[in-house]
Amino acid sequence: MAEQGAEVRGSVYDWQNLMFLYNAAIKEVRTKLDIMSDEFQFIYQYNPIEYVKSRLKTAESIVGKLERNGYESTIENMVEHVNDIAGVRVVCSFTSDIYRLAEMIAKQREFTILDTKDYIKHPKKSGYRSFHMHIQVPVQTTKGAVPTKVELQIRTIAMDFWASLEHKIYYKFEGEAPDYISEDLQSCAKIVANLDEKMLSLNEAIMELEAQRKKEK
Ligand code: 0O2
Repeated sequence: MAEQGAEVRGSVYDWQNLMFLYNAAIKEVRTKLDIMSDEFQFIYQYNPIEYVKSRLKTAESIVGKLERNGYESTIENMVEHVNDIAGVRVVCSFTSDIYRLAEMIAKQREFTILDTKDYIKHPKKSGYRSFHMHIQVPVQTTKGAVPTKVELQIRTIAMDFWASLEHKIYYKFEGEAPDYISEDLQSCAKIVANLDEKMLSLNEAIMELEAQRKKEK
């Protein structure tokens, strides 16, 4: 019994320690993004980042993901197989900003890029569009640097609008909602993609006009 108590206390400690690391990694990434946003402003004279959101995945959601992927709920499996315990979502103005920002993130010396998934060029069957990066961030502790995984989701305001509402309406049904709902959501995703394209070309047209005006002065 006493042994079991010590084991539970040990796991609680491991859990709290891990959550501290993931939380610190989120803070590191948010600070870097802040600096990158300033640099972006300096280079391109505008701020591409509309807003940044972050979250720590709940214990329930971590266990659910491990179960769905056929893993036992252990601390080791969670560290190894759940890449989005620390999640940072960056919402940009235009699709082109997403790729510029992803490039800047990849150039950060402190970050190690583990993998990227381009759901903009290759949208998911649901219609989901976003650029994902799994990165490793060194969290400085008194015992040394601990490499910690963070998932970055970079998207436009329109992509975020669709994904947030779709998540509420459908995603959590895990494919069990009627077909007509998923079909309607897919066509909404297409409308959103068209809107992004239109806004991007309008922005490019305005920038060209502005450049011409400057030349004429
Ligand atoms: P939640 O509730 O947001 O945390 P990987 O992370 O690559 O090891 P996974 O989960 O298969 O494995 O990767 P994927 O498919 O890239 O999904 C990662 C996250 O992207 C999801 O996390 C969602 O946040 C988001 N996402 C992916 N597909 C969709 C989609 O069709 N609709 C919406 N709204 N979001 C999506 P979680 O843990 O599944 O969910």
